[in-house]
Formats: sequence, structure tokens, C-alpha cells
Amino acid sequence: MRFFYPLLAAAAVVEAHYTFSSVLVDGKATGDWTAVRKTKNWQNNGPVTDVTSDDIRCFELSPGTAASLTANVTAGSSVGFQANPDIYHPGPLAFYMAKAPAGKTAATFDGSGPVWFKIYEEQPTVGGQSLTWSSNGLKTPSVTLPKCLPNGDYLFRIEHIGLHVAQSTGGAQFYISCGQVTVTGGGSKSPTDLVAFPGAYKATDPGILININYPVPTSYTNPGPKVFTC
Ligand SMILES: *[C@@H]1O[C@H](CO)[C@@H](O)[C@H](O)[C@H]1NC(C)=O
Ligand SMILES: [Cu+2]
Repeated sequence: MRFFYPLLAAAAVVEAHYTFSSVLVDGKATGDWTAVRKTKNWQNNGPVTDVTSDDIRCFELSPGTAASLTANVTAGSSVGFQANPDIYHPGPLAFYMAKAPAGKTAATFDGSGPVWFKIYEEQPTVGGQSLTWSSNGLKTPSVTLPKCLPNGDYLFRIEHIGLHVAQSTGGAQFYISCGQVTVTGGGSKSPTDLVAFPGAYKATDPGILININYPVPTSYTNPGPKVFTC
């Protein structure tokens, strides 16, 4: 039996990380790496740890290579990602979007420049032995698309920050994927507070360089811009 322990240990390490491989439309998966651009961690599930690297945008395996599909989604409906195997670490979930400019589609847009707005950020439960997040263990993280979002093509970015070893610089683990979506049924309110990736975060942001266990924080400041609301 002893013989098998190293294998089990190796498997446990891999399971401690995760990917977001499929866009969920109203809870239904659209297929692994079909409407999601394949990420560098698609095999090892590992995180991005350098917030100044280009990987912090979409973690693309081969930037410039589009996903084969663009998912059709409706403003005001639920859109998300399938997590593999699940959101294993404690930390905040966030969703961002970036609208493809004139002449580009979700498939051809690289998401560069100050184009990203945040549509969701998760706050922890404060007051226990550690900060705790309800995304912990989640397999189908999802968000309701703002009803007022202008129609068109967007990149749809999920970000989960594992904060379990974030007490030292570069310790926070960013799990990221970008999907390609076409929004219909939307409105006419243009998002503000646009940021660039890289650029939006600093390694020393209080929501990134943080010890969530000791002393237990009494509040949590999400990194990045304010959430866009209708
Ligand atoms: C999205 O809708 C368009 C227009 O109806 C359709 O041509 C396309 O195949 C749809 N895309 C997917 C991935 O279902
Ligand atoms: Cu991990």
C-alpha cells in the first residue's frame, strides 16, 4: 500500500487547483474550451501569481487564437463557467466583461487596453476563525448579466483569487478564464470604471496581499474597480 502514497499525494496537489473550461448559459455547459479560450493551466490547473503579467488578462495558452464558438447570451439572464473540479480555495469570485470595439468580434478581440468593467465581486463572511467565502466548493459560479448592457460581442472573464497563502507578496493565486459571448436583449447604459489587465491590480493591493487567518481581518477590500450596475 505504501507504494501508492506518492501517487495519491500528487493527485491531491492537482485537485487543489482548478480551471474554468466551459461557459454556462442558464446553467447549461456549452462544452469544454469551445466558447472559452484555452488557458495555460488547462492540464495542470495551476494559477497566475504575477498580477503584472499578460496572463492576468485571460491566461491564454496561445494569445491570438480564438475559441471556436461564441455563446449567445441574454442580458438579465444567468451566465457563468463550469469549474473543474470546483473552486477549491478560499477567496473572492469576480466577473468582468469587455466589449469588442467596432470592427472586432468576441473572437478577434484581444481585450487589451482599458476596456474591462466588473459586473460582480464577492464579499466574505467576516467574524469567524478566518474570512470565508460562499464560492468555496462551487462548481458552477454564475452571475446575472446586467439588463442594461448594450447588445454586442464581449469577452466574459471569470476570476477567482485563492487567498490561502496570500500573506506574502505573490502568494495570491489567480484562476482565470475568458469566454466569448454575444449579448442580446440588452439596453443602452455604457459601463464606466474601465480598467486594463494587466494594470488593474498591484501585488500589494489590500485584497491581494492579505493574511485571511491571523489576525482575522474585520473587513475585505476587493481589488479592481467598482462594480457596474444598471
Ligand atoms: C448564436 O446565434 C446565431 C444567430 O441566431 C447563430 O447563427 C449561432 O449559431 C448561435 N451560436 C451558437 C454557439 O449557438
Ligand atoms: Cu490550488
